[in-house]
Amino acid sequence: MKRVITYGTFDMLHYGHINLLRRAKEMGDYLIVALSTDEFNWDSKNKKTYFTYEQRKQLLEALRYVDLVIPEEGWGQKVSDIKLYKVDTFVMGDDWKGQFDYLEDETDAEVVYLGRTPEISTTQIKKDLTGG
Ligand code: C2G
Repeated sequence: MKRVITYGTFDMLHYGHINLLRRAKEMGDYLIVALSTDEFNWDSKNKKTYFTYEQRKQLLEALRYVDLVIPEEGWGQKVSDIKLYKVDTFVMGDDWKGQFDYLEDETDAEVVYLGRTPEISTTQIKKDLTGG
């Protein structure tokens, strides 16, 4: 069984997220999503999410592509996650290109960056809705 992992906030789940998750799942048989906790978002990513961790987790768990959702509580947990869950492939959108190459040195996992869906983002949605 080929195991894939990806990380993110996934706030206000939209088709850009779905495009990423679908392609990530296509790379294996089992997809783990490490979902940023509210504390991690606020303390380390300066993100105030619209949906809480539990609400974002519920949305992800409803997707056919997602097999397991675990909390992302810090930047430094990726190596231990990959080892603990025996991950074969680490996937992120290419806005992160190069940021996680170190994982190939520190683990047996392959690192893959997939093209972002350019025109959509949670920030853009909020702007469009508020006329901001
Ligand atoms: N994404 C995408 N296309 C978009 C928006 C997002 O492909 N239009 C991808 C991002 O590249 C990322 C994933 O969807 O791989 C989740 O995006 P975010 O929720 O914005 O995650 P981020 O804040 O980048 O957190 O430790 C890594 C971080 O937790 C990543």
